[in-house]
This record gives sequence, structure tokens and C-alpha cells, in this order.
Amino acid sequence: MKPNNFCSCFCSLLLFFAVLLSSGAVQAADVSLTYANFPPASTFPCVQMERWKKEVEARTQGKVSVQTFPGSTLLNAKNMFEGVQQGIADIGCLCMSYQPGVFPMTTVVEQPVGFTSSKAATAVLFDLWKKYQPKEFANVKVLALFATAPTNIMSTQAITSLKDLNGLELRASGGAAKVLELLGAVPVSMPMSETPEALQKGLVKGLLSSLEVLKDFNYAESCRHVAVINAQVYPFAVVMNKDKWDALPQDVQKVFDDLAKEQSLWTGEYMDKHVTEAIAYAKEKYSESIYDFTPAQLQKIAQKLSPMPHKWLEDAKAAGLPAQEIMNEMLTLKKSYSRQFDQ
Ligand code: DTR
Repeated sequence: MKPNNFCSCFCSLLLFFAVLLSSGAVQAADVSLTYANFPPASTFPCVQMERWKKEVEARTQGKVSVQTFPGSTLLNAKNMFEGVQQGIADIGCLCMSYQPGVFPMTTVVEQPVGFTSSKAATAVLFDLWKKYQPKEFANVKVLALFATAPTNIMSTQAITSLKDLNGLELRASGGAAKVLELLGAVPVSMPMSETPEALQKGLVKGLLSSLEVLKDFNYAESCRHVAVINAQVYPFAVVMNKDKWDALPQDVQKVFDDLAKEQSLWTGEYMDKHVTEAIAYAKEKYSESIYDFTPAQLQKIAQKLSPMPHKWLEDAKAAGLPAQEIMNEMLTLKKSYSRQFDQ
């Protein structure tokens, strides 16, 4: 090829790629974000993470790309909040219960007030956060908030009365650990990601958590018994590094903001459905026995757990929060969202 021909060929090629890029046909993302999560990819915090990634990439027409890190590959359950603030990950999913004292306001939903679904608890948590804009999230941008389905006991031995709980080592975290203590069990505190090993080694005889883990961690295999007490729920937040948020183009910020409540409720709905599926799975594969505590037993449990909201009120007041108002607002919202979602 003559040098002249080569030159014009090369220039045409350059022009072709320039046109392609400007037309958006081949568009590199303008914004790349990392998103860390602590439990394995198959669990609900990661399922919702992948859904958020998909929605964001579609709604920004590829302008944003999100790289996800499930299974504590970037940050773990305990350093998630700090890690996001330090910029180790741009976005992170955390469970408020794993860091006692750090989230004095949003842990109000952790109190045993009788939530019956993840979706209703999620809607309540989201509205409370929106209304009170608590200081605990002042250094980050909140992208979603959700709560688990109510917690129940999964164990290697049958539990059909409070007596059966006496001295039994069970795993829980935060508010759930307090539940176990008040019911006479021995709470062993650890994040969910450390629980499979503890069960395997026999360090604990079961756990208090939402029941979708029967399937997602296959706890049904070792814990063939469930005691239904619908104790309380665990609150979660998805947070973003503040500087990264501030640097986002406005149209991208709008996409994230518009998605926040929808994503939160989507997660609640996903979880409620997944709990039903997990129970069916455990029954079919492991003949899981499910014991429903009687109304009289549940009343006794409620009595035993009654110090918990009082303690929350004291702690929240000491943290400078309008504690009683928040508690009352939670109960009002709970009533209306339970009517809307749990019938
Ligand atoms: N119940 C809390 C939170 C929780 C429930 N399901 C999962 C799955 C993966 C991680 C955390 C959770 C707990 O027991 O830690």
C-alpha cells in the first residue's frame, strides 16, 4: 500500500470510530463504581445489589457501570461502614445491628414490636429515615434501606417451649442477641457470614434470623427445627461515599434518588417471597419441622421482651433523639403499612 493510501485508510478508520463513539453505539461508562457486600452472592443483600446494578446501568443508558463485590471480597460485615467512608468501596451494604451504638435511630425497627413482613418493616424504616434524617448517616449518602423478614429460631434440636431455650447457645447479632438473652438462651454474637462455620463446629446449636437462610445458607440441613416466634427484624442500609456522590453528574444523582424507595420495597417484597420458598424447600428436602408458638406462649415472650423498647428509648434519648416521638411514629407507620402489605 502506498503511504498516501495508508494515511487515508487510517484516517477513515479513526473517523469511523469517532462517529461510532459520539453516536453512543460504543459507549464507555463515564462513571465506574464499586459496590461491596459481606454475605455470599446467593443471599438477599447480594440479590438486591445485582438488581440495583442492573437498574442503574439501564436507567443511565450505560453512563454508569457498577462492579459488585459479594462475599466480603472488598469489605466485610464489620468494616463496611468505615470502608465506604474511607473510599475503599464507593458503595456498601451493611446491617445496622452488627455495630451496636452506631445507629441509635434506625435500630428502632429492631425492637420486638411485631412486624409481620419484610416489606412493611422496610417501608417503615425508609419513611422514618426520610423524616428524621438521622445524624448516623450524615457522612454518607443513603441509597436504600430495608429490613429482613421477622426473625425465628432455627436449631439442631426441637424448641417447643421457653424452657427448651434455657442455656442453649444460639447465634444472633445486635437486637436479636438481646432477644435471646431475655428468653434465657445464650446468645453468641457474630455476623451472618461467620455463622456457617460456627454451626459446623458445633459452637452454636442454631440461630435467630429470618428464615430465607434455611435455603440460602442451607441451614435446613443442620437445623431441622424451626420455632416461629416472629421476634423482630434486622435493619440494613446501602450507603455511598459522600465525595463520590458529590462528584456524580446531576442526572445520575436523580436516577439513584428516584430508585431509592423503589429498590428498598423491591427488596422487602423479594425477601417475603423468598422466605416462603425457603420454608417449602426445607420441608421438602429435610422434612423441616416447624413449631408455631401458641398465643399464650407468644404473650409470655412479649412480656419477657418488653424491656427492649424501653432500653432503646433511653439510649436514643441519650443520643439526643426525640425518642418517644420516633417510637410513636414507627408504631403508626407500622399499622398503616401492615394493613397495606400484610393482608
Ligand atoms: N438476620 C440478620 C440479617 C440477615 C438475614 N438474612 C441474611 C442473609 C445474609 C446476611 C445477613 C442476613 C442476621 O441474622 O445477621
